[in-house]
Amino acid sequence: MPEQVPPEILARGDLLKLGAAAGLGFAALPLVPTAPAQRTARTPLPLALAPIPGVLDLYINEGYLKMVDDTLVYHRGFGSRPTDVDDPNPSLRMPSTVITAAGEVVPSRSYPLGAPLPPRGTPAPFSPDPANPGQFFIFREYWASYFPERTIIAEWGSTLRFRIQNRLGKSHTFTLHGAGPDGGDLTTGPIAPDAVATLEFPCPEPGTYIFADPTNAPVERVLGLFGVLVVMDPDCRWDIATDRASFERQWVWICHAIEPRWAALEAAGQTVNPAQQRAVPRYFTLNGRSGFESLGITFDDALNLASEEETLISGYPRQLDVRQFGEGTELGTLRGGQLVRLINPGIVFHQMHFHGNHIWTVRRNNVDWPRHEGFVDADGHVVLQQWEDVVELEPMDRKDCIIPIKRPPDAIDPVWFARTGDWVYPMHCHAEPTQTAAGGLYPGGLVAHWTLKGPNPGGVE
Ligand SMILES: [Cu+2]
Repeated sequence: MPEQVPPEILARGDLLKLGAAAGLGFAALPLVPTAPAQRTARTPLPLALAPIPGVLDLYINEGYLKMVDDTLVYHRGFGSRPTDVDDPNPSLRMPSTVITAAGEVVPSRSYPLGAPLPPRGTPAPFSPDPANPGQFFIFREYWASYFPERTIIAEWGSTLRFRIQNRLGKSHTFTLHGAGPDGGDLTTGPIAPDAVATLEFPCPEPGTYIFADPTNAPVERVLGLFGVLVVMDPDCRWDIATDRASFERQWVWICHAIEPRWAALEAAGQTVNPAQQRAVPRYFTLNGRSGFESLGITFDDALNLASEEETLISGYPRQLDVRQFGEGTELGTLRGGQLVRLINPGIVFHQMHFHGNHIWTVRRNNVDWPRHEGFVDADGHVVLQQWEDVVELEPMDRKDCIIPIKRPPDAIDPVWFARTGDWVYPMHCHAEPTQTAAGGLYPGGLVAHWTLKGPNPGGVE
C-alpha cells in the first residue's frame, strides 16, 4: 500500500521553488498551512525572560527542522531562546551548557572549562610509546571534550536551577528521570500554556541522565522534548565517577527516532494516541544528525567540523590496560581509552555495532556492572563488564562504555607496520531501519565512524 505522507511535510526544495515563484525570501514563507485556533487567539508572549544568574532558562518551543533529505518535519523542543513555529531557525535544541560546582551557568561546548580543546576533536598524543611501536602514550587529565546540543554538564555539589517557559498551546513538563534522592523522577509538574515554572534541586550523583516531557509518553519525547544531563565529579573530571574508569576524553551520543506522521498530527492541533497510531519512525539521528551529515562529509565545513568534534570518535593507538583503565607507565599518561556515553531518548531498540575495536560497558543507567560473577537479569540481559562489538541500547537506556582506541587484534605485524595514514571504521546500528531515511534512503540514518589515527601525529615523519 502506498504510504500517505501528510501535507504538512513539505520538501524544502518545494518551498524554495514556491518562494522563488512568489518572489519571497525563505524566512517569509508560511511553513505551517493552518495553525490551531487557540494559538491565533493568544496574546503574544514577551520575547524572553529576564536572565537570573545561576538559573538555566529553557523555552518549550515548536518549529520545523530539516531532515537529511531536506524534508521539513514539525518538532517541539527545549530551546535556549523563545521562537515561534514559523521561525526559519527555531530554537529546539539548546546549546550545551556547563553548571559549575559554584553554581555558575556557562554556555560551553566543552568541558572541563579551560582545558585544551582537542584539534578537530582528536586528542594529540603525549609521546611515542617506545615499548610498543606504532603506539603512543596518551595524556592523563589533560584534554577537554566537546559536547553536542541538548547536553547539560553539571558538576556534583552544585544546585541545579531551571526556569522553563511553555510557549505552546498544551501543558508540558520538564522532568529529569532518575535524578531524585531515591532514584525517582524530578519534575516541574504540568506547565500550563504561556506559564513559567521553576525547578531547583541538588545535583544528583555523577552519571548520565535523560530529561524529557513524559506527557502522553512517548509522544512528546518523540517530538523532540528531551535532552541529557551529564554529572561530573569536579575533583575527578576525567573519570566516569569517583574511583571509576578514567578516560582520555568523552563523547556523548544521543540517539533518536523521528515519526513525521505523529509530528504532522500534533502540528495540526490533534493529540496522538500512541496505542492506536502505531509509531513508524522515518528518520534516525545521532546527536541530531543523520547519514552524510552525521559522517561529516557534506559541503558545509562548519557542520563537518561540529560532527568531528562532537560525534566522530578519534584518537591515537595506545597500549590499553583494561584491568584498571588507570595510570600509565609514564608520569602524566593513562593506559585508558575514551568514554562514549550511549544514550537513547528515542523509541527504537538500538544495536550499536563498532567495527575495528570492541567496546567495554562499565555502567548501565548509572549502575556499575560487575567485572566478576556476572548474571542474567530479569529481562534476559547479561550483566557483566566484557568486550562487545554490538551494544544493545533500549529506549531510555544510558550505557557508559570505554572504546579502547587500540591496535585492532586482527592487525598482524606486516599490516600494522605498513600503515601510512588513519584507519577509519564504521559504527552502525544493527536495527536495520535505523540506517535509512524516509523509508529507504541508505545510509541516511543513525551512522558514525571512528578513527584510529595514523603513525605520524601532525604528518611529521
Ligand atoms: Cu555491523
